[in-house]
Formats: sequence, structure tokens, C-alpha cells
Amino acid sequence: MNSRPLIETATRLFANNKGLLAMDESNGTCNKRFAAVGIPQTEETRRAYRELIVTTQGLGESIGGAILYDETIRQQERSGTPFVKALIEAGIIPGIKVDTGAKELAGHPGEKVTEGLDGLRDRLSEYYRLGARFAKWRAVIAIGKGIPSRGCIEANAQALARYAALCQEAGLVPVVEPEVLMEGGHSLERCSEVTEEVLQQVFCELYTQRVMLEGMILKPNMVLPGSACPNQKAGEEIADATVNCLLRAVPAAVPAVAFLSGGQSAELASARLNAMNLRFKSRLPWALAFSFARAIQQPALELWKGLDANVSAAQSALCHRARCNQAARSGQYSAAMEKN
Ligand code: 5MM
Repeated sequence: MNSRPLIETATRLFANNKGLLAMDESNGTCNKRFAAVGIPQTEETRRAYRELIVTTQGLGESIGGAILYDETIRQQERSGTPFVKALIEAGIIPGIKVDTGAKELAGHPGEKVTEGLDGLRDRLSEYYRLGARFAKWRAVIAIGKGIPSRGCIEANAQALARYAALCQEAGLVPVVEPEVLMEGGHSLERCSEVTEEVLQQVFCELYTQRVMLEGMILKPNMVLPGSACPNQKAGEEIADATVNCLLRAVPAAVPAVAFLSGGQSAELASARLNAMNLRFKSRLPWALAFSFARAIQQPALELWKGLDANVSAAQSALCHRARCNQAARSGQYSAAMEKN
């Protein structure tokens, strides 16, 4: 394994307070998001929407990498320019989601394990040839009565580590995403306890599978009360719980932690990331960044509505959210940014 290009890619992704844009929704997820705002669900509308994103002027000033889906990495602009080329010219490194989805975990009702290891070595080398320089795999952990089980945590952590080792062998930086879901009535403390246990198991497996920590990215959830928990918390409490949990579980050799947004509103996700950097930045061993999908894209998607006439307004909204999150990386985001 040649470590230098991996370390260089991991560094470039987050230079100048940039972060990642997750635009890797599988067709099912993308169609669901389109249906919710009345956009027809076809290959052409998915292509047109992704063209809107990759042609957004100035996006590369705040986005260092974009995570694509298998359909998207092979698509082109109407003019014939491949999306990968457009991203590279905008200064954005192309990435690719390589898991094949979370499936029911046998013997564990209500729990899932992410699949996609079969044939992964060959798929990774194809994605490298297509221009990807980093990859992503998401494991999903639910909190509920008696769950998560050790079986679920261990199966997902081992798959994440095997994926990460294969990525590094292929010259791709692995983004390791163990997502503890927000859904449920659990408390902030319960989310913290589960997130810490999951992260510790993930790093134990990454170590066992000989993954080079300097050449990977962690994409965790923020530590939050469940979405149905009556006791919601202020941004400072969430910042403290999240950073303290990460400090206990994430080795200092990891270059960056890039959060998923998980269904938080765009503004809350920015404000919480900002609070973490404001309160802790000088004391952290890793960059605290973002790898949001909904918290960057949702306002743009709602404005676009599938119409050419709305492309420019949607692109402005996309750029705005990317800039807000870039500001949050240095504790410079404020509610006033939303008014301008
Ligand atoms: C958790 O989802 C990831 C981050 O998105 P949010 O910031 O919206 O939480 C995202 O990369 C995710 O993996 C895709 O959007 C959805 O992927 P699937 O495979 O479910 O279509």
C-alpha cells in the first residue's frame, strides 16, 4: 500500500475549512426525496439534479469532495462533460458510495448489517479508473428496547474495517460511517453511550484489519437525544456530549471527523458543528468537519422542483449551505448568515 497519496487526499478533502457533500443517494432514496417535493422520479431527473449540483459556480471553495452513487459517477452534463471531470475542474475530489445497503441481520430482529463486500476489490479498481479517490460505506445502528446488540455492533464494525482495508489497497481513502440513528425516544446520554461503544468497536476492528488511520476519515453521527425524546438539548450541550464522546473513542492519528446530518434541519446542523469548533477547536487532534447530504441539499431541492427556471436559485441555496458549514468549521457561523 502506498500511504502518501491516501494521506494527501485525506488532507486535501478538508483544506481551507472545506467539507464533503454527500450526493450518494441510491436511486430508491433519491426517488423518495424527489417524491416528497413533487419531482418526477426518473433517471433523467436524477441526472439533471446532479448536473445542477456539479455545475454550481464556486462550490469548490467550500466543498473538498463529493460522494457519488454508481449511477451518478457514470453520468454526464447535457453538454457531454462527465460529472467526474466537472468536479475535478471545480477543485472537488470525486468519491463513491460502495456499500450495497443495510439488510436485516439474521437472528437480530430490528437490526441491520450493511452488505457489499463480495466483489468489492474489483468494483474499487473500476471506481479508481473512473476517477474516484475516496469511498464511503455506511453502517446503521438503531437504538431501542434491548438494541443495539453486540452481534449487530460487531458485524457492522467488522464489515466497515474490511471495506476500509480494501479501499486503502486500491488507493481510495475510506470514509467509515457508523451511523447511530436519531429515530426513537432515547436520551442524549443513551445516544452517547451507544455511539461510544460503536466507535470503540469500529476502531478495534480497523486496527485488527491493519487500516492506516492517517489515511481514513470517520463519518459519525452527532450525539443527540432521539427525535421523539421530550428532553431536547441546547447546542452547547450537544457539542460537549459529541466532542467528549469522540475524544474517548477516536484515535488522534485520524485526520478528520466529518459528521453526517442524519435528519437534523440544515440550520441546526450548522449551528451544532459551529458550537463544537467554537468550544473545542484548539484542543482537538482531528479536524471537525461535515459530510452532509440533506443538511446541504434539502433547501436547494425544495427550490428546484425539477424546473430549469429554478436552477439558479437552487444553486445559490446549495452554495449558501456549503458556505455556512465551512464557516462552522472555524466557529464563524452565526444565525445572521441565514438572513443575508
Ligand atoms: C446518513 O446518510 C448519509 C449522510 O446524509 P445526511 O447528512 O442526510 O444524514 C448519506 O451519505 C447517505 O448514505 C445517503 O444519502 C443515503 O444513502 P442510501 O444508501 O440510503 O440511499
